[in-house]
Amino acid sequence: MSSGLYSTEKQDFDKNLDLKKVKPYGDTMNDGKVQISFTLPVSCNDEAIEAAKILMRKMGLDNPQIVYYYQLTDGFTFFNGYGSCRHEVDFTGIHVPKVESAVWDMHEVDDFIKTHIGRKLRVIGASTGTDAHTVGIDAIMNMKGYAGHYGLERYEMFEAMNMGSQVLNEDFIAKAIEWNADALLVSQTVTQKDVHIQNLTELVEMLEAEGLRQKVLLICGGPRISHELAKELGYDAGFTMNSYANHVASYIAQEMHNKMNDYSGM
Ligand code: B12
Repeated sequence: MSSGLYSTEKQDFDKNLDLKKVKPYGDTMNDGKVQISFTLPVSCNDEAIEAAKILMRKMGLDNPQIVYYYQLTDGFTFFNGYGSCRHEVDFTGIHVPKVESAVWDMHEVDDFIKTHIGRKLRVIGASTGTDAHTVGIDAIMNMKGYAGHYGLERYEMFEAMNMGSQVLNEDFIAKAIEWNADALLVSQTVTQKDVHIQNLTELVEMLEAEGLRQKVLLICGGPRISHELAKELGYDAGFTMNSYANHVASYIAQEMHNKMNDYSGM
């Protein structure tokens, strides 16, 4: 493709983009195209396909097309569909609460802790409750790291303990006390029936009952966790997919430093 053609296309692209009325993009600006997949609890036949299209129209998708369907088992049919979304969103009016601390690399974090805090920080992590998923908390904590980002065990200025998965909140708290942890890292992956909300809430309540909540940094993470949800539940911060050890390490270092300054001013 020549650069001239590219620049012409780019002008068209820019001309038709209105950030106050953003729609999904398929191959033309504002075409609204989306792909959707779902299962209906009905047998696989023409009526099932029609039902899927009716449902897509009700979801706000014009020109619904079923491009793939398959009977999963008796009485259940899976669909892939395309449609054009009628709705639009004002992108200019959106504000998402997020962790505001600066993001540093491992060496910058270690240097900051050495210079401004002067001791190693103790961090304890677990996938708590009934949740058996360990890969998320391992990604944050393990020495070898994840996606090119070393985990907290690799940091010179962190002492990190990973308790693994299916750790009961009471065991997690007991270990945090025994270990005199500065920060507690909780991972939650399963969100079916809001089990993560119950489990995360229970941990906050137990920490409060023990008089520990304000003494630690309480951080949760997982693919369905947001900073906003974490704050609502009484956590200091929440991290979601595409977050790495250096993000949470930067946050802990800066927040611990802020806490120290608050205390010294009291
Ligand atoms: C691998 C896997 C498993 C493995 C787990 C092995 C292990 N040792 O962890 C096994 C086979 C055991 C498993 C079991 C189950 N699984 Co599973 N599993 C997955 C799968 C395929 C990948 C998850 C993963 O490893 N992601 C990679 C990691 C690196 O990503 P991550 O967790 O998001 O972590 C990142 C961030 O979120 C963040 N992060 C995560 N935690 C934390 C914590 C802190 C403090 C911070 C700062 C950041 C942070 O940092 C990480 C790096 O960026 C997903 C589907 C998928 N493709 O995602 C399903 C999935 C998570 N599993 C699912 C389910 C339902 C189950 C089961 C309940 C199935 C069943 N009925 O038995 C059981 C769990 C039983 C239980 N008691 O928990 C569902 C969850 C649905 C939901 N939202 O509730 C998923 C989404 C599959 C699906 N589409 O249905 N599973």
